[in-house]
Amino acid sequence: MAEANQFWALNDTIGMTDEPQAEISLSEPVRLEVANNTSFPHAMHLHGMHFHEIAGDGTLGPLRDTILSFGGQTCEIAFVAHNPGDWLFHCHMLSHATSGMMTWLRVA
Ligand SMILES: [Cu+2]
Repeated sequence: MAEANQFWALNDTIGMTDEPQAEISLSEPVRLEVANNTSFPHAMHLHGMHFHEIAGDGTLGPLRDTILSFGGQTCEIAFVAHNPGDWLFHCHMLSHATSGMMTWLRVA
């Protein structure tokens, strides 16, 4: 895979797959843990819906479509899947996205 310039993974999967990483019911509340097991920061971007970061005390941060995930840290985001469709979830550092750090979710 590295020879094909594919070396970043999300949820142990490199790049886009035929099937979504998650199938979410329309209007379902979602909590998504984002564990960054690398040494690099990644700007994780969700298409189709905005989300809140859940702080350590459980409060919700501002509405966002991208969160900066720092190396070795875990954060959690929450959203309501109000928008039906197939939505990309990827690192916004496009060199990372094109080398594997890109997946998709289905809301139906
Ligand atoms: Cu990245």
